[in-house]
Amino acid sequence: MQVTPRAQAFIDLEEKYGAHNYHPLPVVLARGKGCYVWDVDGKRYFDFLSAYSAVNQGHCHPKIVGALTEQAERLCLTSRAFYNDALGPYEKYLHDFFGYDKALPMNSGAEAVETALKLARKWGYLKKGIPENESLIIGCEGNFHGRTITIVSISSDPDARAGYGPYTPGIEVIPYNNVSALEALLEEKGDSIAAFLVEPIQGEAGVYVPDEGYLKSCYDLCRKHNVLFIADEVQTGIARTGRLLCCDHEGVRPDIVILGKAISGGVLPVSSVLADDEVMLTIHPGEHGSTFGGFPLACRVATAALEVVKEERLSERAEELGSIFRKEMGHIRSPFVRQIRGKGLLNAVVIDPHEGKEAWDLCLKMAENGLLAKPTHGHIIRFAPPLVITEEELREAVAIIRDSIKSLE
Ligand code: IF1
Repeated sequence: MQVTPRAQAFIDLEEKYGAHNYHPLPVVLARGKGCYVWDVDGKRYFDFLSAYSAVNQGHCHPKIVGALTEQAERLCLTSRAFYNDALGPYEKYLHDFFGYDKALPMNSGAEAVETALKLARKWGYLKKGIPENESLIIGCEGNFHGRTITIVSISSDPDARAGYGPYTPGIEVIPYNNVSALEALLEEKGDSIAAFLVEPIQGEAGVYVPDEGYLKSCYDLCRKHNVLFIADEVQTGIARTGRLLCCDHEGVRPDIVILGKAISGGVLPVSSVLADDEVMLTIHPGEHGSTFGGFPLACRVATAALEVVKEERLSERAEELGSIFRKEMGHIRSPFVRQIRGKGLLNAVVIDPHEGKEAWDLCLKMAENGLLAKPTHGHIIRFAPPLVITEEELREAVAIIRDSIKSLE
């Protein structure tokens, strides 16, 4: 793939002055609008990553950017030392939108996951009566919940956790999509278990969709053992899988919901934890917080981003367009393509290496042909365009994917 001198100059700056904690595709972006992004040379691409499902509403959505700029000229940050005229209305908006008693606003997804874990432990001690410092949290193999040391203590991915020990205690990890593994652990240690933390679909693991009924069975087991069911909907939430929350596909109402990414439409880092009073009020004034958590800009941006979800019927679009995507991709016959899987517009293709070419080479070829996607775990390519993509654009994108595959055969 050709990298122009203009693009290379930006790559060199990151190489020289930035930490080397990523290995990006050699594409240097300068502009975004809807389902498109443009590089520094003016080349247009379909964005089929959507910043890992943070840009569900499309790049630079006018309503969301408008909310940002209007608030930014009035009041950006007050801290929580004082009240302001944005946070209360936003928290009520979240209550009305998602149906939970309360929200605890944070910034990154990882911060929201950490907040959920702290709530679970507090609830375990204050409400369930687990002896102090003995609570357990259950996670699933193949999980991705963020990059803090406690979160990578739950991870089973060597890249995510190696070299970061010692790890946070009080964590058990069981196989994903395995109800009996959860049942066995709850039977054995249920009295000490505060919560079960699960992604409704494992995004980073390669859009691993569990069996129908898995979430409901786990939820029922948690109820039976008085254990909180925590859904990490940072990537699967906000209409991405064809419902407002992915848990809605199974009619499961988690005890704690973790939101991030597209709750702000990818304009600001905004995250939030939703829970009812029994859980949420176990944290008292001064026991948790964040300088920017729920700041006025975040409140206005997230409100606008959620209004777009409703006004533009993004859940329904994701459902309808996702079916078309999987159907059209299913017509591609190639030694590269082993499996297509996903829900709504969170999909992935499992790639078999062929003639020495693998997923990375296909991503480079698709970039050359005007579509951006990136492999996860080496051989799985995630395809997740903004939910505002039209059917016509989707079909054009599938043609690019198909032509790119064929050109590598
Ligand atoms: C990176 C992965 C995706 C998430 C779920 C919490 C978080 C994430 C289900 C934390 C974040 C991002 C992080 C980003 C790449 C991306 C990612 F590849 F890392 F695993 F999407 F799958 N729960 N996922 O997916 O949210 O703190 O990042 O706001 O770290 O490289 P965050």
